[in-house]
Amino acid sequence: MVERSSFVVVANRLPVDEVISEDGERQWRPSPGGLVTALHPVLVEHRGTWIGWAGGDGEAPEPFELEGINIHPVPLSAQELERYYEGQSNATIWPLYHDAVETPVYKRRWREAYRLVNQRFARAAAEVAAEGATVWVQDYQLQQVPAMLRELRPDLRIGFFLHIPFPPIELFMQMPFRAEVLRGLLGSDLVGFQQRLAAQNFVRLARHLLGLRYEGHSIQVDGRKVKAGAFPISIDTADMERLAADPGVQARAKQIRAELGDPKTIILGVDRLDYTKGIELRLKAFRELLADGRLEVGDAVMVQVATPSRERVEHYQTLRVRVEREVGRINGEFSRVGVPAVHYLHQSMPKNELAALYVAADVMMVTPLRDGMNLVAKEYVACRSDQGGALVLSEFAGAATELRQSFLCNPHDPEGVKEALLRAVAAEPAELRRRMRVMQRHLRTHDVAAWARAFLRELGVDEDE
Ligand code: ADQ
Repeated sequence: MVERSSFVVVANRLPVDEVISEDGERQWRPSPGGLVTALHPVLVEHRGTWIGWAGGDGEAPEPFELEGINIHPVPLSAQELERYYEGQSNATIWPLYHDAVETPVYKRRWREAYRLVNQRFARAAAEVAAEGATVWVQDYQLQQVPAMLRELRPDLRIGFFLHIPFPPIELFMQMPFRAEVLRGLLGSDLVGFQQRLAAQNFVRLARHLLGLRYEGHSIQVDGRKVKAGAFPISIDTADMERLAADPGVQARAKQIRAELGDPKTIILGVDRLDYTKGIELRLKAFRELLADGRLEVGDAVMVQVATPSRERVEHYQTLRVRVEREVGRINGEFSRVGVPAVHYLHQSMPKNELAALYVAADVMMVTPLRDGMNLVAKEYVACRSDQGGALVLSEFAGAATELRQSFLCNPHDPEGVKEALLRAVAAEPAELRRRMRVMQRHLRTHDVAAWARAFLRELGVDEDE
């Protein structure tokens, strides 16, 4: 008999990693992440359950408890991983929702797998949710879950949050099973987006595609009210500040600067290796500035960390080739022996090493062509307790709505990107401090816990309920 919970989170991935202990035993440990940090207190308070995939393609492990949270694994087969996750989620929906910066691929068998897997997640939620419970569904892999769940359990309060952008009508209309996806989302009581514009796209789409009436951000569906709203996600600001202030991290930051040859300007990029992140255009801007002599190798060095991501999806394989070719080209043309122009790290790294890089970097470049939020930009700001450092930020990142004191640029305009980078490099310390201070103040009050509270309050979950 499964224990029933009054608060249930449904996400593609569980917040746990499997580790094999020294005596060969299978163990689980919590995987660090903003979402779990924000939801942990709510989950513990309500003896909550998290439903998701545990990794691997075999049978799912039995449900278990970890640090006060019930973990309820859902299985995915190898074929489902290929069709539902790599296919429909990451080769169809991901590019389409990001302005189709890569051409979305449409396949019927991917759609069918998506529907089937969404049904499985919905059934799992229906099984573990107590009478009248709140269920919070996360992200683009599970857009059909709300309606499927409502069908099974009309007594539940259902929220959905989309971590990525929601496209304008003209783009959404490309999707072959568009009405099904929209009806899926409309199974929620509240649909949360990163941006107001996305919420607007959503309500307009409901009228355009299904003829539904809306007032403000509230849509009438079968006699129910579905609310849409903007809830910009954030980071655990205090935790990031503490990490950056750690003496070990500070020492490592100095060491990184020394190892890079104590250049005047360290320019940093940290992204998943994804075509939405604008890594190529950033490298190209740097190359052109070196070629024009507006930046000098030795004075300026670029560090690009690119976390391996979705490596079995073709878009990502070709991107990797293009990025590595560009890095090779820059280093071939401009490096000297012992003084490379670009340091390229195709690897994941521990959070403290990342924090040390943020502390060491004079200019952080966050230049996505489109991004729901972009937490890297917020992490960089939170790490600069010295109030030094400059953030160059794309106007097309959700974070740009809040981080107005960054050096904003249009990533589609190479000259604009170069100019923003040069302005950041040349800015006076007093100006940088002034900009940082305002952004840091904002992040202290708008952290990830505030995000979760705002969403749950709007959904009708009282804090001391
Ligand atoms: P992502 O596209 O993954 O998230 P982002 O918001 O930048 O993008 O988050 C990336 C996270 O990974 C950051 O916390 C960063 O520290 C970490 N990271 C990056 N490179 C790393 C590395 N090499 N090693 C270890 N950690 C690394 C999606 C949406 C975003 C939205 C988030 C949250 O695309 O727009 O901000 O969800 O909603």
